[in-house]
Amino acid sequence: MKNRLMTLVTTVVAILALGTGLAKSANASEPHYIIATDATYAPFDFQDKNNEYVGIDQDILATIAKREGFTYTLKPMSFNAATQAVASSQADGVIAGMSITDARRQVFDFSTPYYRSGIGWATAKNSKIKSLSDLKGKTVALKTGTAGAQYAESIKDQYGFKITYFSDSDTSYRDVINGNSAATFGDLPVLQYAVKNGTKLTVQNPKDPFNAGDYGFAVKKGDSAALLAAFNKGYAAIKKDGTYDKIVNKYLDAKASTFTGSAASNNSVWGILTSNHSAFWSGLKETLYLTVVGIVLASLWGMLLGVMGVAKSKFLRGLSTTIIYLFRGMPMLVLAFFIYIGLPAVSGTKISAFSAGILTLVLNEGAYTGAFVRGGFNSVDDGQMEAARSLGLSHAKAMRKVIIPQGLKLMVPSFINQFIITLKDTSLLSAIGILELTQTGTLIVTRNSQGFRVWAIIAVIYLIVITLLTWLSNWVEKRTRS
Ligand code: ASN
Repeated sequence: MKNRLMTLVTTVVAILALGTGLAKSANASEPHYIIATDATYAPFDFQDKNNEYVGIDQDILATIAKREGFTYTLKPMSFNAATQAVASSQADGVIAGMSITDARRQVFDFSTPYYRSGIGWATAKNSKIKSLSDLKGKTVALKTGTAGAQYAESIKDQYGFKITYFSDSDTSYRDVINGNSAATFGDLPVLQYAVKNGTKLTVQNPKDPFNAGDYGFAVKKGDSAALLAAFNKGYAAIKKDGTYDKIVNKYLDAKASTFTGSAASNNSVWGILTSNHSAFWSGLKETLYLTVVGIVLASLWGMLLGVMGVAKSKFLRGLSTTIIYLFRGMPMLVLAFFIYIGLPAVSGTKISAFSAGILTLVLNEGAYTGAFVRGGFNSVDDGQMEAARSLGLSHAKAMRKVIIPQGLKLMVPSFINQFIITLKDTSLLSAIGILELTQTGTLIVTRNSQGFRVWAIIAVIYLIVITLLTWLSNWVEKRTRS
């Protein structure tokens, strides 16, 4: 048993190490960085129709990287997760239309300010609300962890409004347009860009934003000095030679609305599918990859937990019960954040989002699997063990030859169920920046504002895959039964 346990642990560690290694492998001669971003933040950070990351921030970063001779891997996630990823050293820097504030200076070192911004507030186009005092008793939609949210929180009691949070700007705009919230607070240039691209909001303070301030590129305080210096050096150069102005004008001049393409492109279901097929496909591949690796490892881990749960040794049984209790009792999203953001912050070692995602799946799904595997073995009739023992089989042999085969058959439906749950749970990993199917949907909706159609397409894709997975599992079940 010990040997097998060791083999399993080694395999898991090897796979995770491989995941981490792959994420890091890059041209060794140039420094390579992980840069987190909020890719739902047009005109600063978003995906264009070809699913390339574009925007003022992205063009600035790409130009500077080329000039200064570094490469980077971009990690799109919510703004809140992006800043946490840098604070916990999971990413080297963040560029995300990030306002330089005193509170943030405690945690981050900022580059030279590169864009003047400020907080605006907006209501639905036809709204009667015209001043902040009209917000009394109403709800305001905010994006978690942003300077806009912080400002709204600071005046919430004064104006008597309530607050609801979202992890991206577009969803908070939708909440206002749909009438659930009365207003939203966010960066003025971003709100104005959304309105220009057809988002049905009215900005109430276009001329006088609150808390006017600047955007900066940020690294963790005291870390990544070379990256920050390279950014500043490159920024000074592109500011001087006019490249910076060209980039800004490219996104902000009159024709810029063609970037998000909500008006210009074909927004029928078919149009959305064809113009984004490569994004859907790569999101689906990532989901499938997570699912397959997650299912295999979680099943192995779960079986081990289950076998430990019916072992003779009280210690092993107790260990299995504790592990199952711990990881079944923890919401998967909390576990994912804990592994991806919490642990590296104290241990100082990076873990790639993919490895963190797989570890989350294995621990969470494995705990559920462990519970039903243990239950399956326990539900094999006691007489079976007694009969096997009276025939002279040792406890271990009786387990292996009699109890486990019977128990496994009982567990098949639970396994199939768990596989489906694992597939669906991968969607939660979008929160730590894994570009799987759900995160792909978020990025596409940000671009085309077609929430209903895009989410319907994503839902249908999940359903198709789940149906195929169920068929496959049932087919395997039938074959193993005979
Ligand atoms: N402008 C926001 C902030 O600095 C960042 C964002 O929403 N991407 O808080």
